[in-house]
Amino acid sequence: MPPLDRRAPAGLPEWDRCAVMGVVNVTPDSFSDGGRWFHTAAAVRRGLDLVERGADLVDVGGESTRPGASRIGEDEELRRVIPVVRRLAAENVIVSVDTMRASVAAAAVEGGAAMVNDVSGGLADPGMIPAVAAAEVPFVVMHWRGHLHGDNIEGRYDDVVTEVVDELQGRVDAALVGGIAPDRIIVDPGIGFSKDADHDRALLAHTNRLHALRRPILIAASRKRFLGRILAAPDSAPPPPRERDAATVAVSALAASAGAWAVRVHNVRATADAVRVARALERA
Ligand code: PMM
Repeated sequence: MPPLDRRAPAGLPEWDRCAVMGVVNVTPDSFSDGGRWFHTAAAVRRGLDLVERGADLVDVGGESTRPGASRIGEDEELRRVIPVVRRLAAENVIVSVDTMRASVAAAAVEGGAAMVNDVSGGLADPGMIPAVAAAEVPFVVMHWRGHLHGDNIEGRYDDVVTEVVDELQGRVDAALVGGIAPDRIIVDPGIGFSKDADHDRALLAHTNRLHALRRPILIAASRKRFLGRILAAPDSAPPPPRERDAATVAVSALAASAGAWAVRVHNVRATADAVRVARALERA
């Protein structure tokens, strides 16, 4: 039996290792792959391709959360996301919907999504927690301090790890009070959301502290800004997001060995190997 917080959330399969969540951004403007899968058919093909390459589940989102992005309307988000969710679910893909809107979450679950991933942890839409409670699916509660504008892009902390754990505990409690089952709540430190590169490094170095929340942990560090900072040669610009995949694989291996339930990545092939190496070493 895996430790309590490595066990899959209720309703999802039990993998005997860290799970791999592939990303399908149905957006014209996401920071790492914006525009590539914007049309329904391309997004569906991308989702199926990710499964072929080793994704255990696929996260479908229609709204970019990159710093300074303006929000899209509800109708547009539904138009982008729901047909992709429906078609992937019809192919037996385990689909997670990445949304801050209760209406989109509910429509996605209706269309076959097995999980709701809300980067605001239920803060952006007061209808989200009741909607997920009614849908009876797992819910990712990410650490979030508001939309990424101005001073909020990098955030201010005295002790980032302690504050993130405490604030996540507050969101877990809100989800429980709102009727989401305890075994359906997943926590995520929100790498790059109101955090600078030092904050992100501290959170990943202390992933073990998130186990205090006693929930499955999702780590979504793929191609993010702090990796660009780590990889940049002195006095030169960071490599673009698509050149951060090898660094992402290193984070996947470390997250898996720190007991993460899942990692969310754009390029799944190498991460699928990394989580298997982590499992093999765990058992040695
Ligand atoms: N990051 C992004 C989008 N969705 N979901 C969770 N749970 N955690 C994250 O850190 C997260 C997310 C932004 O990255 P992308 O634009 O590359 O998808």
